[in-house]
Amino acid sequence: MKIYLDGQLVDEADAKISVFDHGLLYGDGVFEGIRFYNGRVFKLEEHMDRLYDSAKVICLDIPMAKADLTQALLDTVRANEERDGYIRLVITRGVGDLGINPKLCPKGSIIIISAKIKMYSEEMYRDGLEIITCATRRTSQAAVPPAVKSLNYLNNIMAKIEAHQAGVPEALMLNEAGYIAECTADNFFMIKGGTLFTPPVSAGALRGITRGTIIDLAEEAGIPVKETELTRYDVFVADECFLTGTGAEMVGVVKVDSRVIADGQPGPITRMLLEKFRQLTRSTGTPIFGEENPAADVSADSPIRDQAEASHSHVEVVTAADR
Ligand code: PXG
Repeated sequence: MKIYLDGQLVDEADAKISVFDHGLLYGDGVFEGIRFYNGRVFKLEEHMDRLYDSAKVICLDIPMAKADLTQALLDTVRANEERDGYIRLVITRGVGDLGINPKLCPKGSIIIISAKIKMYSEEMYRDGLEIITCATRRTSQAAVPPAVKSLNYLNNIMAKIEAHQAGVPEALMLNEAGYIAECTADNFFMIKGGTLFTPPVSAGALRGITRGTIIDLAEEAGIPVKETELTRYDVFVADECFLTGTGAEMVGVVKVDSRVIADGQPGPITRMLLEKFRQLTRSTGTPIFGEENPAADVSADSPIRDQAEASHSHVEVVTAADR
């Protein structure tokens, strides 16, 4: 596996970062989780926009223009020769002396991993999940804004631990006011009386790319969508519930805090939206290979190029054998 690390494609075994990187020392950085299906990166532009927005909010300068970073990402995926997978794009504050002061880090570090991800078993997609609400609250708007996809995931990890301790795979996180925010790495949706409800970003939900896609698909299908505050009561008496995220895609929720949702099966609107979502992910996106890739036109200026793609790569491709 080839990993992009600060301008170079290196073998996984050589993809090492400094112990003085503030991403490691303080969780100081931002990231994106992106999927590619059938040779196309799904919603790439939206992910890149969110990454740069997250970085801006935490005053982190990404040391590369958006177009170049997009190209580096495509080059990395191409170098790994997979048509389906998961991309983890990480920007850290970079290497600096000890101390939280970000000024200690002259330049941010860029990591791009192109790998595989499988969140839940086929059974879980078919039968739906049982979840709990957990005691760990979603971060407050008064702290690091929860809309920032930062490298600080400990609240979410604590929530995940609570879920596992309760013997279920996922947990619903409330915000400080007690309203539903989202799950540990997924947005939350419910259906009542034919309307699709989801918490607003102001309630602590990440502005999920999958969330946005599902809202669009629902609206196209004539389903009214409301972004509104939701309580546990609303969830317990919902007709259908489901989660969305880049990793999980879309998965039904059939039990919450021991209350069975409707008849205990993923509902018809959930199944219809999942079908439409799967069709969309397999037929749209930024092409990774082939002529139709608009990025291919500018690849001569690419910050990195796979040697298989170009003999005149101007960024070094390091392999273990080279060392
Ligand atoms: N809420 C949170 C807190 C997330 O981290 C989502 C919602 C869903 O957003 P998207 O844009 O993906 O629809 C996320 C996404 C991982 C992983 O490796 C995490 C996410 C996505 C993909 C993989 O655990 N989080």
